[in-house]
Amino acid sequence: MKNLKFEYDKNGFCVSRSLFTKNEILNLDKKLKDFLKLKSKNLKGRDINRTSNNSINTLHDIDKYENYFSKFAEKKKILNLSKLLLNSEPEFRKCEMFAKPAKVGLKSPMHQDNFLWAVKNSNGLTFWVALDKCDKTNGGLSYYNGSHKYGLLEHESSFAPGTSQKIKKNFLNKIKKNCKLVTPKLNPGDVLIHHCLMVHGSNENKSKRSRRGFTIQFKDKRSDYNKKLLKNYEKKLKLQMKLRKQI
Ligand SMILES: O=C(O)CCC(=O)C(=O)O
Repeated sequence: MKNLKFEYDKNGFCVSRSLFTKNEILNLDKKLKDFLKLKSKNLKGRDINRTSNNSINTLHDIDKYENYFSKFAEKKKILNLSKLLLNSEPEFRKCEMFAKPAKVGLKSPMHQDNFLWAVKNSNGLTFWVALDKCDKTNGGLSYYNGSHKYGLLEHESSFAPGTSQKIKKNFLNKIKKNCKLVTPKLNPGDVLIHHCLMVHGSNENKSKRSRRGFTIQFKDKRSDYNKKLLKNYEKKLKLQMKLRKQI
């Protein structure tokens, strides 16, 4: 645990390869498959994004539709690790699924989660649980190492379903100059944990292999949301959804 904290503070992310048992991951995988098959049809608007051939690319707020996911998120070992990394009491936010199917999975442009979350003290994190083998060849998640130390950067609309905001070019160029891009190789069950100021994103999945990630988000319980920033983001998101005729 101490190693994870050291890596997280230094790099803005860490990788845990032993947080979950094989059975926990097999169960999670089954629940996600059942959810995709049976419940995803209940999701509308901002909660679901599809690829050009109508496959599911991302699912958002899925804990609202299925209790299993919020129960999974509140496992003691997850809360304990969140508390250690946040240096504070964690508050659960939501669960998402980044399905990124084989051949047609969409890109997630470089962004910082806190531009979308608007947590006042920028203290929040995401557990990204791999359900497939992930690497550069199937759109694995990439990080600019140490980029969480650059504060909240300016974003603009990306028009990418599922990740509606991206970092403006001149700000991203500064990050590219100073931080190395890394794409951790993951096996099913491995977990990435990233800071909400971490610059991250992923490429399209043109490979024959799917690249599924299940995410759990936490914020610092002591910090509130910046309502003005949140409103600004939601206005931009709505506009993009209207253009795509999602609402
Ligand atoms: O899975 C991806 O490609 C993007 C995930 C992401 O942006 C996140 O979990 O914050």
